[in-house]
Amino acid sequence: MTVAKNGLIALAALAALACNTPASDDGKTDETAAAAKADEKAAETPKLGPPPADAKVMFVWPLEGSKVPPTFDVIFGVSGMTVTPAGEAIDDRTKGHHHIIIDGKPIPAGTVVPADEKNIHYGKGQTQTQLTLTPGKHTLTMQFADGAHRSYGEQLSQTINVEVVAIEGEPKVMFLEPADGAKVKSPVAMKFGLEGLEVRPAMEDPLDKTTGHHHVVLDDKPVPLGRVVPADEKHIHYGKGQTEATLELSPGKHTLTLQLADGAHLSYGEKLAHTITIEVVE
Ligand SMILES: [Cu+2]
Repeated sequence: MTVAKNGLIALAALAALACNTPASDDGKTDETAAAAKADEKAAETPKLGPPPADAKVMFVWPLEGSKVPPTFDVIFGVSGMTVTPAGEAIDDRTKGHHHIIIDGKPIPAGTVVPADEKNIHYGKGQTQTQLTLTPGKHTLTMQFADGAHRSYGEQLSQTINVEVVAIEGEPKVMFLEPADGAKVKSPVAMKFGLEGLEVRPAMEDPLDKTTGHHHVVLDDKPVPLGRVVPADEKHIHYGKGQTEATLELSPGKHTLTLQLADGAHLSYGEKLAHTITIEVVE
C-alpha cells in the first residue's frame, strides 16, 4: 500500500510539472497570467468532478445523541456510493472508503484525510468498527474519501454527538439457568445474567447503548449487530426488563440464544449473545 501511495504522489508531481511548463512560458497579458495561475492550481489539485449529488453517508450505529460504553461498535452507512479498498479506482467519483474523525470536523473536498489517532482510515473497505474513547462528550465525524484518501467534503460526511459513559467491567450476557448441556423438563425455567450494561425496559431510551433487554432466540442464530430483533415464534422479547422466564418447548434437543438488544430492539450482536444447547425430556 505504501509503495502504491508513493507511486501515486510521484505521478501527481509529474503531472504538475507537465502542466506548469507551458503555462509559465506564455504568461504575456494579465488575462493569460491569471489563466496560467488557475492552471497551476488545477495541477496541484487534480480536477476531479463531484460525487453524485444524492450520495450521502450516515451512522447506522450509534446515532446522534447516543450514550455508549467506552468501547463500542460503529456501523457505517453509505448510499449512492460504493465502498472499495484504498488504492483502487482512485479517480472514480462513485467509489471510496470510510474514515472516522474524533472530535474534529469534516475534511474539505479534495484534501487528503490525515492519518493519526483522531483521523482513522478504514482503507480495507470496512463498513464496521469498534472504538474506545474516554468517558464524556465526543463528536464522531464519518468522512468518505476516494481511493487516494482525498475527501469528498462535507456532502459525504456526518457528525454526531455521543456521550461515553464509564461502565464496570466487560459487557457480557449469559444464561444463569439452565446450564449448557442440561436435560430439563418443559416448561423450561430460565434465568438471564448481564454484566457491564444494565437491564432496562424497551422503549424507555432507544439511544442508550449502555442498557438493554433480553431476548431468547429459539433454535436459531444470534441477531447481527444493529438489526431489529424480529418478533416471531423463534424470537421472544422480554421488553419489560425480565431477568427470569419460562418457555414451553417440545421434547428433544434445542439451542437457546440469549440476545441483548437496545431500547429500540436493535441487537447488540454476537458479542452480547450466549448460546446453549439443552435437551427437553418428558
Ligand atoms: Cu426487544
